[in-house]
This record gives sequence, C-alpha cells and structure tokens, in this order.
Amino acid sequence: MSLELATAGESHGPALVAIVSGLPAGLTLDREAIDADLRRRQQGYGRSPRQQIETDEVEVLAGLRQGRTLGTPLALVVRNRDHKNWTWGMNPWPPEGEPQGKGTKPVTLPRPGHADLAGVQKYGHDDVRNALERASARHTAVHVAAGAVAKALLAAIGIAVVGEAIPEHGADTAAVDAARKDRDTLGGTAVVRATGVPPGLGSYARKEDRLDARLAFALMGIQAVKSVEIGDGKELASLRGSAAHDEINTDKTRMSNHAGGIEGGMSNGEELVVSCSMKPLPTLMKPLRSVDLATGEPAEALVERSDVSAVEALAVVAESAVAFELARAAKEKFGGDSLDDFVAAHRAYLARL
Ligand code: EPS
Repeated sequence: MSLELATAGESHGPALVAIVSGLPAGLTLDREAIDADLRRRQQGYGRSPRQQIETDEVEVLAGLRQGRTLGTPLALVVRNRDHKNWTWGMNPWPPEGEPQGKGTKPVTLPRPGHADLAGVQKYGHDDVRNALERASARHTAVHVAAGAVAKALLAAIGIAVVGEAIPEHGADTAAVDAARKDRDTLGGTAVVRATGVPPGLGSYARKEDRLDARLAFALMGIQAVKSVEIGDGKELASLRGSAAHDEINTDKTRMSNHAGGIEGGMSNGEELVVSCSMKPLPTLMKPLRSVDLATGEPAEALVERSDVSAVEALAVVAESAVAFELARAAKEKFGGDSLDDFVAAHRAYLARL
C-alpha cells in the first residue's frame, strides 16, 4: 500500500489534522521527536508574535497503540491555541451570541502575492478570510508532524533527512532586523540533504515516478516556494558536460555530486541534495496598493500580524516534505505490511546490489 497524506485545517480554526495511510505495522513513534520538529518549525528569527501563542504538540487519534503503528491510517491533530481568540469568527457552526473576538468583520483588502484575490474570485467568497485561512502557511505544522513520522520510517532503513536555511536574506538576523524596521518582509533558501538513500528510489519509467519530479512537486506545494533545484540545479545549464557529470568509481560511488544524488529520476546512492527558495511573505506592515472589494475603490492591502521572515521554518517544512516523499518512494520499493518485512526487503536489496 502506498504511503499517502491527507490534511485539513484553517489557520485560526480549532485544529489542523492529517491522516497518514500506508504505514507498515510495528513502527515505533516517539512523541517527543515529533514535538521537537514542531518546535523547530516555530523557531527562527523573524517569526510572527503568533508563535508566542502557539505551542504546537501532536495528538494521535488513531492508528497507534502504545507507541507502535497498527498498519491502519494514522490520524494526527495539532490544535490551534489561537482559536480561543476566534471562537465566534472561526466557529465551524453558526455562532451564538454577539460577535466577539477576532475575525468578526469581513476582510475586503486582498494582499498582492497572497491567495486572497484569486481565492475569493475562484470560490465566490465575499470575505477574503474564507480563502486566506486555508492558504496560510500555518497548516505546514501538521505536514511537519507527518514528516516526523516519515523520518521514523526512513530511520528504520538508515536514511536521515536534514534541512537547513542558507544564512542570507530572511535567515540573516541583521537583514531581518533591517526589514522589520522598514516594515518589510524577506524570503530565502533552504537546503535539504538526505544520507543513506540507496540507489533506485523513484524510476525513469513514467514522469510521475521520477524522484526529482516528485520532490519538486512536494517542495513547490509549500506556501511561498517559487523554485526548486536538485543538486547544482540551474548552474548545470552553464557547464560543459565534461564538468557537469559525476564520474563513477569502481565501487559504484561517484567522484563528485553535481547531480545531488538523482540521475534518470532515481536516487543513485549519493547524498540527496535539494534546495528550495521562498518569496518574501506577502503580508506587509507597509501595505502595497490594492482594491477594496466592498467598494471597488483603490485601497491599501490588509495589514495584520505576520512574520518578517519564515525561512528557518521553511527549512523544517522542506525537510518534512522531502522525508515524506522519500518514505513514499521507499515504501513503493520495499513494500511490507509490517516494519520487519519492509526492513528485510531493504536488506535483501542491498545484498543483491
Ligand atoms: C501566515 C500568517 C501568520 C503566521 C502564519 C502564517 O499568521 P497570523 O496571522 O495568525 O499571525 O504566523 O504562520 C503560523 C501561524 C505558523 O504556525 O506557522 C500566513 O498568512 O501564511
């Protein structure tokens, strides 16, 4: 059974939820390891005051018994603590009593660069909040919880995945301070590396199977990500073939790793190196020009509490996305309804190689 992830949840609604299906039975999960990744995602210089409200922790509702997976769908929940301030405005049901708290008035000032305008046009909303709540990067929290589960599965076959922010732009404290002073925002780049990846995850058989295409899809699906590179990425376009490719040693390792560990849509046994870059966040304290959807008049875009930079969080979210996609490819390759079967298939494959 393939590893799949489904999520739901609005930024200021009661909770974010995820269902991970296709996990083998018998995988031990460590609640503290999942919560540690959730905490890592909340950190980083330049985050919003929202992070002082949230203390993300995972709850498991199904699929786990006494810390071990049952081979049934795993249901994860991360509560939005800020919801207590939005119980009227983000109530799933028609709220009772007088409007109170946040989110009671319709938002009509779409932010350039956010999902606001196209979101209300597409779905026919008259309140931008109906679009922005789900478009918010808040929901990456539950993706990180699912990624931590994927990392546990990968660890069983010796694969480790680590993301880090490149220390420039939104991951540079001086640049963040300067942007905050100017009431502006910053983007930046995160690199994810995976070690222990055996050759042959993914396939050249169909474009949907290609590991590079799948990683690009997973990373481009993260809010604000605008580009993805595998290995040396677009820099390879300016090199000659003789300088771009990774020559092969007799033990089948490589003399270099320009390819970032992927050739022909498959892992090649070298370290996997993938990077992604995010644009500056679109909620500006010094708003850009927009339109008031209620009046049709020119207006400044919505100003509300937000991050100056979320690049450090991107590194954790990207790590989770890569981990989930690698776990999915590993599950396809090695199968197994139980963890023992999965691990045994991996061991037999390495023995054959
Ligand atoms: C976000 C806007 C901000 C961020 C949020 C993403 O939310 P708020 O308006 O509630 O301050 O804090 O990120 C998170 C809440 C989080 O946990 O990462 C957006 O518009 O994408």
